[in-house]
Amino acid sequence: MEPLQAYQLVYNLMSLSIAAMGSSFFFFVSARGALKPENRMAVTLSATVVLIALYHYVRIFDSWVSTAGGSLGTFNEAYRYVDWVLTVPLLVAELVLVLRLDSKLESKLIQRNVVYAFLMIVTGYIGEMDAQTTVVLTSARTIWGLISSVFFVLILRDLFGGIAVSIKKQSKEIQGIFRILRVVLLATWGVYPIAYLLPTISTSIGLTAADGMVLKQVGYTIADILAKPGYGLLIWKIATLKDKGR
Ligand SMILES: *C/C=C(C)/C=C/C=C(C)/C=C/C1=C(C)CCCC1(C)C
Repeated sequence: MEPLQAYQLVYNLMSLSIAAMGSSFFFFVSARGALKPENRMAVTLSATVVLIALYHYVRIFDSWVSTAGGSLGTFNEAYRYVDWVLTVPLLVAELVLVLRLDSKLESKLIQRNVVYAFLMIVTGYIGEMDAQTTVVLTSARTIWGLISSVFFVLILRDLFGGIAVSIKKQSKEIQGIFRILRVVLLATWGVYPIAYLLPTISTSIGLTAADGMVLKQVGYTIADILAKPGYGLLIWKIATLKDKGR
């Protein structure tokens, strides 16, 4: 990729993300009021998630602009990880809450997955930092990425195992949306580890190291738009079905 093209691609996607987070915040805040109080919490969490992301994308965008001189090393990846450490547990919690499972199972699932999500992000960040401080991409980065992936698998195990079993008691419509939501979750959350890996493998797949860094930002940004506003819309859809007593 031409450096200017690459810079502008990321610039435009980050700008789109700010628009997506801001407008979906407005939507979730407006839509939650029309729901019955017992179905509002999940949509409130969606609004919280996109508001946190809106703030961070303003900072991320600003940091990206500062790389315009050509030094990708000055980009501050910490904004993303601070964002994820806050938003990923909330995203897990809203999925559990919107289904209104029995409260004992609910709190067990939330507690456990909040811990997994936290450890997944923190270990991923350690690997990411390793790359930033040494500039060369070391194998330590890959090892931290693998440790992080273990927690990712544990979260997926609950989503496809524990929750999937209890969902059998719910209506056909809710089961249908849950299945879509699960695919969306897997397809979008699955982008993060792949994007993480790109700078490490870029030269072996015929890309430059700079391309790898740029594609990582592309992957993270598109995944964030789908995994926060997009996912929030599906959660809202489930909440409206619950509202109608289905
Ligand atoms: C809104 C932000 C979301 C949904 C972020 C999700 C992030 C992940 C699922 C990240 C996973 C990672 C791995 C599984 C291994 C490599 C390191 C991470 C942190 C990128």
